Amino acid sequence: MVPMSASWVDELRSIVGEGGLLVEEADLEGFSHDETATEEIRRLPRAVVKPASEEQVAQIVRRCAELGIPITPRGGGTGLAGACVPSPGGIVMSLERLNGILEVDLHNHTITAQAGVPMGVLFEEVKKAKLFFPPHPGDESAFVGGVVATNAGGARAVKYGTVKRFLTGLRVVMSDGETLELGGKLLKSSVGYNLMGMMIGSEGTLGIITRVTFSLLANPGCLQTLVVPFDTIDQATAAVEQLLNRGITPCAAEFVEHAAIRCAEQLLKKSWPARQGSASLMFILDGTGEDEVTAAAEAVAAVMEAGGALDVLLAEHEAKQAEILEIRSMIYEALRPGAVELFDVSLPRSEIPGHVRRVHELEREHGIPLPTYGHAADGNVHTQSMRVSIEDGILGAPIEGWREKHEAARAGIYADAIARGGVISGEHGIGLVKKDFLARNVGEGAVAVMRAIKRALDPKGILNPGKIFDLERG
Ligand code: LAC
Ligand code: ZN
Repeated sequence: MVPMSASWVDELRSIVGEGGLLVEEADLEGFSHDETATEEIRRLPRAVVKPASEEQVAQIVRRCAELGIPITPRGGGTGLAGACVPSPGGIVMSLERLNGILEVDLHNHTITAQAGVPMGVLFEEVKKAKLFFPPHPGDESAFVGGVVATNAGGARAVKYGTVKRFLTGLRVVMSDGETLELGGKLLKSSVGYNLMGMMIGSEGTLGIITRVTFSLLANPGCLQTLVVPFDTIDQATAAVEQLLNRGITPCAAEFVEHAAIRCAEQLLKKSWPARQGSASLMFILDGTGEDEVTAAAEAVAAVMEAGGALDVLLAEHEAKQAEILEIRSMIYEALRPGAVELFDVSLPRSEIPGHVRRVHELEREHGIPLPTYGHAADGNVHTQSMRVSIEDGILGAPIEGWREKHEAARAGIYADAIARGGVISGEHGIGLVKKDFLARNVGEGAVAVMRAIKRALDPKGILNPGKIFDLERG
């Protein structure tokens, strides 16, 4: 590897301009991590480079390829697996200056945006056009490039699917600096290997995404939010299956344990509407008119009551709907100060009740809190392993031997998810924190194919090396 000589820095600066390069340690710290709680994975980059055009991205890649300097592309930094933590000896390429909405096509119902557009901005643009982009990663400061690079999901996947369902076009800079234009505004395409599909979930290891085109839907227009408490998490998750068996598909069907939601209440100083029971379901129903949504809410209420619900609470107005969603979305943040790791397993949805039961067995076996929540109807379960106790929404004292307890619980959670036909990540990706389990999940054969693809497309190993898997079998 070539040392970071002054001339090399100057060269980068001459590509991106004075404001586009950071080298001071104080400025680099913010680029040493994502939102993952695991402190040990943090690493300072040698520099941060902020290209302002796609041409600059290509120039930087070409120069780094010659020098053998790894590049870790970075979007909003909201990831939860360490994928944008810099690779050893490498630089970070922040896509934040590539932040243009390039087109909202009202004829084809597509939006084309540069990789550094935050999801919140994209949602606003789409709303202005009276259209709808369903995938909603919890954190709207995620960038569009990053949500493609991790195949982000979120709460609305049950009805509409994840990001991959809406991606129709990509522009990607490959490891030799060549730019590929993949797809377009097409809903159908059968032109050989699915290269665009290969970029989805590639976490910056195969190419640097510079722009994306998403397909959009008509705006459903009308929303209703329900909160339904149950005595047990078991009853709650079982009721979701009943609902889907009745042919009712909510826009979102979340489950939350009250132990976890109390922490989010404390953080936000806001109240979850349900006080009774140990767990709640939260439904968002969408439709084109009041009547449709009201009828759906009544049907949901009937199924919930038959399933043992303690109550069915309806958000009276939009502000209340937003508040409920905010409390649900902040669970991760609220638990994070006392958390070791956030799991993100995805299961065939009928396996959720059994998996959650197993999680709580592990909690008792190992004596470590494992609050659980997630996206009930699409099978995506988040369990947050804690190194401190939780009491009435307050994070308490450290748990003795938490590291060993966490490791044992982690192995148990992953083994159970895999035995049920699940995967170790539904929406956050593998990054650094889950790569030790990848082969056990997808098989050595599949990882060998991933390695072969990586070697073919990035022979010098400069694109975010060491993420998802190691090139050498560990
Ligand atoms: C959630 C994020 C952590 O569902 O995926 O809250
Ligand atoms: Zn989630």
